[in-house]
Amino acid sequence: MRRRILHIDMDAFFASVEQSRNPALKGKPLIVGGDRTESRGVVCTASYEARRYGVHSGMALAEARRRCPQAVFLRGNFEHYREASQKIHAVLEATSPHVEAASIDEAYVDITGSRRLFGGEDALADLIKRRIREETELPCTIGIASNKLVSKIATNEAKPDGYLRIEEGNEARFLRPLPLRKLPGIGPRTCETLESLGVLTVGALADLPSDILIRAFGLIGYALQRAARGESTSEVKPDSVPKSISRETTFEEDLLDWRRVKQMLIYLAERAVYALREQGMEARCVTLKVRYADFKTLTFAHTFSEPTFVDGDIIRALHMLLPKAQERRVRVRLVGVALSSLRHHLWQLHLFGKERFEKWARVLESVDRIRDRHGFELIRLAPSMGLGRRVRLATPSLSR
Ligand code: TTP
Ligand code: MG
Repeated sequence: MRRRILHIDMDAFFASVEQSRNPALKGKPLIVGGDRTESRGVVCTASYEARRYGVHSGMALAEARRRCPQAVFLRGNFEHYREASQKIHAVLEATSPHVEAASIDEAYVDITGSRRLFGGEDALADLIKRRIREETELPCTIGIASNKLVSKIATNEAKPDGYLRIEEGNEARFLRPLPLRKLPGIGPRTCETLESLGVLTVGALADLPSDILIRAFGLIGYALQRAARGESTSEVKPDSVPKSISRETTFEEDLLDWRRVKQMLIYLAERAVYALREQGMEARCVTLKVRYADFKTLTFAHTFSEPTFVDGDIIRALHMLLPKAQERRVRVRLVGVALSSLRHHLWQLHLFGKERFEKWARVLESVDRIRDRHGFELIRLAPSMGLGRRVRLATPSLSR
């Protein structure tokens, strides 16, 4: 049986939440991202009323003010968005065990098994929209198709407050007339290259002879063409939230030299926090674990007032905990760092007045991208460099 995938995305999410909490804002141009006085910062989202003036996500607030001076400007309240997001998720969980949250306001649901139970696809989509209205008063759009790619494009085409079902076998026909930029993964550069080849629509890309495709894009060309034909095999991955992420190691010989122990800890912390970010999470709790030569094992924990995904915060917490671990005058056999009280980090949160986080989010994102490509070792924080260029953990334990 072919899969059937439902994609859902909330309409002007942050702005809609604000409107639902303050009915005076309904039907008005509303911009979330910063208040009127803010000179820097960008638009997180704009209500559809404000979009008519050409305001969109990512635009500088100053530009948004020029385009739509009469709009209401709000900094936003991330806890409210998270709360709404959780309610939406709960509605979806009730329709299928296969729910994948793709972002704070977007999810995929594999409804292959459950659609009949709800009286068919249209009835299920209708039910979900209604239930979400009841729970949150928020509008959303739903797309249904035979794979994730096409269901997402269907949603985008039906926005706002819409529903579009693409029947099995109709995927390619649905995509053909769309302009290239509607295909997720086609950025401005790819678009330009294709346009220079005379390819303006998704259909034209689907038909492009493969020798031209390969000459222009290499093997990626095949992937582009498969997408243009509405083919995608990626599965809905139900969310699994790790409870903790830890990194630890046993020294080759038991150590009394705490400087060495510290260096290793910092290294382990960097690895743990990199894995944390890879999962798109942030942690509120950091635990230092020490096993001494006599096999006694102690843990020391620190809880932050706010969750973090920044290396420096974790390392500072470890420095605070270390003196307690040093009180035992026994050699150290093993050290470890565990991050817990995890939750999905949605870094937009940190646009709200937390410039430090915004800066770090950007810096760490580039660091992680380089590490993804060239390996973790390429970029390390100075304090762990004392360990040498290549660290080999004697007994690496990479638990989640
Ligand atoms: P989107 O779903 O991309 O946008 P949206 O829900 O505001 O509007 P629509 O889906 O109807 O086109 O993003 C969801 C939320 O994520 C959005 O409300 C605000 C936030 N966000 C940012 O903070 N910065 C961004 O650049 C984007 C794209 C979104
Ligand atoms: Mg949305």
